Amino acid sequence: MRTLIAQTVEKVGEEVTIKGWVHVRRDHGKIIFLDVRDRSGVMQVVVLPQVSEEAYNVASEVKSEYVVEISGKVNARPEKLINPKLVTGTVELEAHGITILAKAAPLPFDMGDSELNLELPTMLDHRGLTLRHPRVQAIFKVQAVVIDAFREFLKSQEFFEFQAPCITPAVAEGGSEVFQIEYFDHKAYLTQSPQLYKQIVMSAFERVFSVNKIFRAEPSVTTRHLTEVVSLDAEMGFIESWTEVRDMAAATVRYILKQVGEKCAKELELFQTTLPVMLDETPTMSLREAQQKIFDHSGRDVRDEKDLNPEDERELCAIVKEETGSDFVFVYGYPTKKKPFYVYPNPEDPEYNEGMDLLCRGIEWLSGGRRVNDYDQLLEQVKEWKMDPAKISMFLEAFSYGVPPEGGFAFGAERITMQILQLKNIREASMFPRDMERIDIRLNEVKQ
Ligand code: AMO
Repeated sequence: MRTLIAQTVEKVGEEVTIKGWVHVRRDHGKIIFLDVRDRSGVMQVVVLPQVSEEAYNVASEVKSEYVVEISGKVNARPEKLINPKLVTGTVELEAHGITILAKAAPLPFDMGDSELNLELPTMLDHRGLTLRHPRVQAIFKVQAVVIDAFREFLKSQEFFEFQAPCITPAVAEGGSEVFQIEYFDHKAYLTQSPQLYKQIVMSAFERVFSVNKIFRAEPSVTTRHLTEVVSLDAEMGFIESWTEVRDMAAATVRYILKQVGEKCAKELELFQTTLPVMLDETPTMSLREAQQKIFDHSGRDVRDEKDLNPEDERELCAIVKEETGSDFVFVYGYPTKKKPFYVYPNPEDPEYNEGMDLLCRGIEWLSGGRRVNDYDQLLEQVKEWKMDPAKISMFLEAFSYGVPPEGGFAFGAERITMQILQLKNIREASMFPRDMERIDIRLNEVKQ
């Protein structure tokens, strides 16, 4: 029977069989060490010819990433040889028999290094291999906890999970960042956001969320944009103010951070980082206040701009951190005409809306806010934004039948992962990142 590597610490003195990949092989002539890896961790295997000549002969042949089955005795390590970095650092396996289950081709680079110091393109070109590295796996363990926590928290708040379509007849968010597809004899689009669908489903279920892919034809290559994103979306009815949406978003982030803190201590340590600080109340300011703060702080005048640019976001986060200790800041009140048609204009100052963004450590994590729920106002805005009502007729129909005041928000799972672990490039936080230059393969290096 197979014993998982992490379980060997409880089996000192016992005979066990482990199965896994050879992570590193160190040959010292009269003794061969194999670090073997399975889904639970890594352990050191000691192969001595005087214990088993047969095992020693096989160990002489194996190379990195060979898949092996090893039986042997679990021994406690002497005090001074304990390795605190390994889950199994207090034990080692004395090999009695080794079977090769699968061979591996020679590796293009060293996978034994704990840092895996590779250029990002190399890391991505060899994803099938680099995904095996514990450091790379740690990123996706954190991401899985983030997505689970999003689901868990919203379910606890009585949100209903639905599946949004990816093929859509119309553009929800506006702008040119959209992939058009040939859909039989018609034009269709890959969804930029489940926005209109989450509002439709909300109009029936009150509180809804979805975890789905969104697609953005980002025409530039940056360290924080992908063309395919995992979007964590929520929408809630019967709100009295956009601040309720903000508070739900903040509570969701708080829960996500708590779960990552509890379940990913090892992974945070591996990246030598700590969770971003969220205060009981997250600082909240209007776009104009944020721009004034930047002006007061550095003299950089962005007070007439319609949005914050990346430099503004970094500076604002640094100011807020210095002033309050918070790594998070909500910015609300963007120019109405610069945002999509569904965003709710502030009734007291309709030039500005009740949309919001949440920034953390210099980057936007989330967008959301209150939406227009009144059918006539919505129709008016559809006209003003020069949209074709026929293309969003299902959405408009839902609103014609009575929809309460409502709002919602969306996070990108890759942005959260990147910012929690302080990764330099969002591509590290996507298993198979898509951008202008890559769909698994480098596009300019293959024949079209
Ligand atoms: P927005 O377009 O701001 O809002 O997107 C919401 C969040 O999704 C993530 N995100 C991205 N991450 C990586 N690469 C991209 N190209 C990219 N685009 C978006 C970000 C961003 O904060 N419908 C609204 C949300 C709402 O109002 O509920 C929307 O899509 O983390």
